[in-house]
Amino acid sequence: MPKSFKIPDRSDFPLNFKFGSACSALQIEGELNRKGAGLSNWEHFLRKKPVLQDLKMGNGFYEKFQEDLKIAKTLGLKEFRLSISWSRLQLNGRGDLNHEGLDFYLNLLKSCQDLGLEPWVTLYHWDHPQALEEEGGWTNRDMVEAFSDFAEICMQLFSAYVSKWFIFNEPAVVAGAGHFLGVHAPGRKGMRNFLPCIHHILLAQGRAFRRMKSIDSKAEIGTALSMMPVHVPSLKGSNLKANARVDALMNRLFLEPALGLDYPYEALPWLKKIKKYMEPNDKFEIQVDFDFIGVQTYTRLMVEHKWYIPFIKAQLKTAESRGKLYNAMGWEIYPRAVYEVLVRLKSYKNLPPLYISETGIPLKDELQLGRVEDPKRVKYIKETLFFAKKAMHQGVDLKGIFFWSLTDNVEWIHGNKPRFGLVHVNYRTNERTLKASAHWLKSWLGSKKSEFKQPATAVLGTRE
Ligand code: GCO
Repeated sequence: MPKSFKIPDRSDFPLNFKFGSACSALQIEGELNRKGAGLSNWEHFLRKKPVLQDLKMGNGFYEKFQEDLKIAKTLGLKEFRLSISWSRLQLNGRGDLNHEGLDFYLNLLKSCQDLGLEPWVTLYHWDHPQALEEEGGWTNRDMVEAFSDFAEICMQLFSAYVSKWFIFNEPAVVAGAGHFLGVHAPGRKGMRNFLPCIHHILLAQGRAFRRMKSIDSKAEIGTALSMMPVHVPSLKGSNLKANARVDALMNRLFLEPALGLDYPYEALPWLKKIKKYMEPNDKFEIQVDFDFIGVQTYTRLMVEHKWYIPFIKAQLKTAESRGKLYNAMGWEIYPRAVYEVLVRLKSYKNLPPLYISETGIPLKDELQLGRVEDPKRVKYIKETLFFAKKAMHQGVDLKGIFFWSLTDNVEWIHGNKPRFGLVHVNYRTNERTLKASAHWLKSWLGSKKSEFKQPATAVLGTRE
């Protein structure tokens, strides 16, 4: 951290700079396959794992969304990013709507409007109906049309309340964790699943974008991409090549084709096999003139060359093995990542405005005597604000920051143990308690001049 580190004031950001929170349907709503919803690929994937119980319970948002929206409002946040569960709205992914699901989302969006919170709706935050998965899901080109239909339906149903849309959330994770490693839903593995998944998601994104715009040309439509700085322990040639490969996989794979730059074949020659899934017009269809791009950054990656790792020939060096501070997910605590990613994006021509559509820190927060002290989160947020501002000084067109997340929620295969919320959730009662970070953010958002000091050094030296 630079010596001159000074937390910016709210007034150091433009008045119309957006501050909001982000969440996703599956991680908070719970009770997915009841209340009239269909089975989602994630419930199916987790059906034999104990963590399914956490997913089924969510965090009570389905019943308590009014309370959560009011909390967001009280904190001074004006933007509320949420996602629509496809299987709640359309049980099997096609055809008739589930009216209970429709009413839920309409009520949610109307409540946002009533409270003066702007909803930013993600159409695909990793879950889709299991019925579509059984047809091959993203490995099947038919999914492109099914998803574009869904996007069009959502636009028709909700455009009266929604003018900001994210089409996809972190497609690189869907492809990598869900279709190569098989550790996320749908649990598919290997190149024969990974490559068609990448291409079909990009195609679906392009098609959905055009169909949405044809309904509401004024809607602002973007997508949310996970991006992380990739570092190497030494500058020897083999490590630099490893760096280029991991960077292409993590940061370029979904961005560049959408910008019309083609797949990063030069860094990842095996990617050429993706051509098998391409039809003549696809290259153009996957190009999208986004209104904005969301960037999601939680940490940096430190990698080194390892010849025996298939395809990528690189291995991650954990924060723990490097003696660095890390959070409850084992990720290095590295808020500067935000700055590095944003500044690097400046090298792309004609990039639309950027948002940090997610950033946050998982901790093992505990409720004690009615309070939750989370000084590491306070510090993380302060530093994120510092680095976001620094990137803006360098000319990055950053328009807003969304904190992941308003409330503690279900962290996919990790269940509800890692807590990302500004607000603590008691999972037995679903009672909400503002953490110290929520109180801090509230005063910061409402302040004109910073009254805040850097946290005590004791906090800097502790480990999660
Ligand atoms: C993602 C997803 C979120 C996660 C969050 C923390 O980025 O992985 O958008 O659903 O919960 O990022 O891992």
